[in-house]
Amino acid sequence: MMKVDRNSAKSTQRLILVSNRLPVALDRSDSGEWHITPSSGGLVTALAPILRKTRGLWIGWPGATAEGVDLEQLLAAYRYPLGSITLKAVTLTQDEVQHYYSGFSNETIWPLFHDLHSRCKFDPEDWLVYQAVNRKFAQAIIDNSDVDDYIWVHDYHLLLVARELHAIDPGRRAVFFLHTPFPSVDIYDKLPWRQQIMRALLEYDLIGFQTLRDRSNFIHCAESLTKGLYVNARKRLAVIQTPSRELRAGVFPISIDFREFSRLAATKEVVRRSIQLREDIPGCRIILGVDRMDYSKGISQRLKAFRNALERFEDLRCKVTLVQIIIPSRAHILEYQKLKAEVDGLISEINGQFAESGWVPVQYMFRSVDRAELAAYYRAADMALVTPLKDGMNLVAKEYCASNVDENGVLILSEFAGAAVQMRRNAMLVNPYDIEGVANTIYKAYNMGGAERKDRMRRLRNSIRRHGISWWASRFLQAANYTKQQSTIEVQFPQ
Ligand code: ADQ
Repeated sequence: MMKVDRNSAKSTQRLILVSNRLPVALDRSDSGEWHITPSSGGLVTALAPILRKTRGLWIGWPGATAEGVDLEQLLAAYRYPLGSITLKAVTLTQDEVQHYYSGFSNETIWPLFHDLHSRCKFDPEDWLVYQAVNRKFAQAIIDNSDVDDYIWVHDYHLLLVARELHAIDPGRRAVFFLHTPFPSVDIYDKLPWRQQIMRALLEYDLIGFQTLRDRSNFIHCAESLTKGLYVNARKRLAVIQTPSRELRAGVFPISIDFREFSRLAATKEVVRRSIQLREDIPGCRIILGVDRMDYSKGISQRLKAFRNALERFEDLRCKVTLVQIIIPSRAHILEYQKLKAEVDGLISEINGQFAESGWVPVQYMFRSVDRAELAAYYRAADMALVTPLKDGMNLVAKEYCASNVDENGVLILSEFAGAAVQMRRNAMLVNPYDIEGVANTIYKAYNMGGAERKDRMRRLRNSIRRHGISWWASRFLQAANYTKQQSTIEVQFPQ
């Protein structure tokens, strides 16, 4: 539970969440009618439980550009199913989507922050529009909030919002959480606008990172780019003093709603479905991969490792099936189209090479699946292969364990996922670039005895149970309170 005293809630102070995307998807039917559906994804998964408990205002882009349609009005009439959340739309033009979202956010910052700088595009036009859209978000905050409101900005799309807020109203305070990793100095320095972005980040009052390494990287970058910076990183919350202000930087590993995932996995519907999934692949262990289609998730490397395992360990043939579920993502970006073609090609090669009558080595779904179906796959799977090349946290690893109520699954986890910091003792850690190493680990997991599997999974589940999403939110909110600029953090509850 969030440690917020219901009785002390002040009516003036609200929680204002700000993220690139609102937690909805907007679609237009053939007849021209608009439909709003709640959407999936890491950020929504993480924040929906908090917003269920609070009466929040969420500011963001609804994910569609609609000339001649009042999206704000459309959203005002919409009741979000996960709780009483008011959604405020920041509308974007096609040009803004292209340069701010696809361009600067997803083709510059995303690859750079995932250590993949060779994939980066550095386009001055993208940078100009990125700044303008961050200004637009700041204006939307000013228009929809009071000076006392608690403003919590999320993720790499909105690195400049505090700077833009201060340009309009120097008295505004905002805190920030970065869901992606933060790169080392060598990589961050490649960014032509490194100085402006660092200065803007130092205008937040609190910055939260997923891991200690991300925070250290940030502090090193800040020190190398800012004259007269003083940092005391010995405290749990590092104190950073710039020549003009003071801020804090902390480590807050994000998590999931453990209880919700384990409850769902134990429902009759999910149990029935998971039995059916196993019966559909008779005599085979299920290895599961669940990812957004993204090059940072290491899907191609994982497929190569699976192929390598089938080549070298013949006793795995007809005994294991890799079920790979991929949610389409950023499909308008060329790099992502190339990745899809590569993944499709690898899967058909592996199936062509090894399939036998009654056995298909890789079962592949390229679509979003609903929560209950996902829980059934998590529950049915004998092992999960979570092998990103780099990941801020990776919620799939935690969702798999929370749903593994029988405690007999094995988690194979990339050492480069933020989740590895907390799960390293009981997951089987791998280097996702090491194809043979991952293949060996698949074989080891296949042969692992029941007692060891149970012991590891029980410990993993206990750790996530203790450090769930409410723990994350309450730690972040308490840290924000500690910044002194705001004497109390009070959040309104639904009556
Ligand atoms: P993402 O990069 O989106 O999140 P991740 O943490 O793995 O990555 O979350 C993905 C979410 O999408 C999970 O909740 C998963 O259940 C869901 N999902 C994936 N495939 C799906 C499918 N086919 N159908 C339905 N749902 C699917 C970013 C960062 C991460 C960080 C999170 C939260 O990149 O490192 O963990 O934010 O901070």
